[in-house]
Amino acid sequence: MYKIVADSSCDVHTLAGVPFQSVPLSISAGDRFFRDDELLDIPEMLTFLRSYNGRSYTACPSVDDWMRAYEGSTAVFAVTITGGLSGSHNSAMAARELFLQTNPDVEVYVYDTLSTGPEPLLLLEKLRELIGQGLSPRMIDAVARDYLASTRLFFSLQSLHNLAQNGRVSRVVASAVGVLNIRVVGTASPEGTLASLARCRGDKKALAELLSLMEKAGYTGGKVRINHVQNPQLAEEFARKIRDAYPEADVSCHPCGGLCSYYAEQGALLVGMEAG
Ligand code: X90
Repeated sequence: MYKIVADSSCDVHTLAGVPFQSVPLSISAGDRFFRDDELLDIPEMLTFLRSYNGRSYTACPSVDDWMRAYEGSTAVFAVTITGGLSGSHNSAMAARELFLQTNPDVEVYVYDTLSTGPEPLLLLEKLRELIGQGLSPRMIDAVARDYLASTRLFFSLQSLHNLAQNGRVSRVVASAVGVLNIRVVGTASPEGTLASLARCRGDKKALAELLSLMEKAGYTGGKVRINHVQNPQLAEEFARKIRDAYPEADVSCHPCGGLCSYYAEQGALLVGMEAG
């Protein structure tokens, strides 16, 4: 039996039809600790953080957390948030080394998505599909790596406060935001860091910019996943815009989990797409 595990940056706690385990990151502020699992009340966390004036932090899963998640199957596919911004990938790789010492017959494949949210979600769906086809773990791994190289992440953010506070964006990028109604539209760089591409006044212009960036990146009607922070209306509006231009496209919207909600902040859209 094969198993998929993913850290909670992938925004899902379950994956129907396949053994799946989510490994939580966490958010902390003062004496509050938010574990990014299915019990987390995200609106409550965001409300608390708005009223909290001190610093807040995040932490990635430990080596132990990943080791425990690898247990109980013959092949494991482990999906992590970008190693360019988080230690989660390093933890997952160190856990693999240790785990293989005591479980030499288990195959463990670890993916640095260089991304977060909906792009890793596309990879999870692809892994599930490949497992369903009955391919060997080695073959699944090869196809999955090619697939990951063909997907992209774009985003529109209203605030970079938490990214800047935690040193995940440069001051230059961060200084341009916080202005009312300005959206920062960008992408995950090839190194898995945040690349800002445009500033847009208002959501309408941000959606137009997002679609244009997707098309420049080779979007021709493939799968799209739109993850939003407490903004289902805007996510659906963008999904309609894509379907208007590409009626056959498989597009769906999902709420962000705790980690992405914390960093992408209120109102954000994260968009994962298949290119070509
Ligand atoms: O504490 C940790 O190890 C977690 C650190 C995570 C930092 C980045 C989270 C980004 C969340 C923000 C917008 C999209 C940026 C994409 C760049 C790859 C979402």
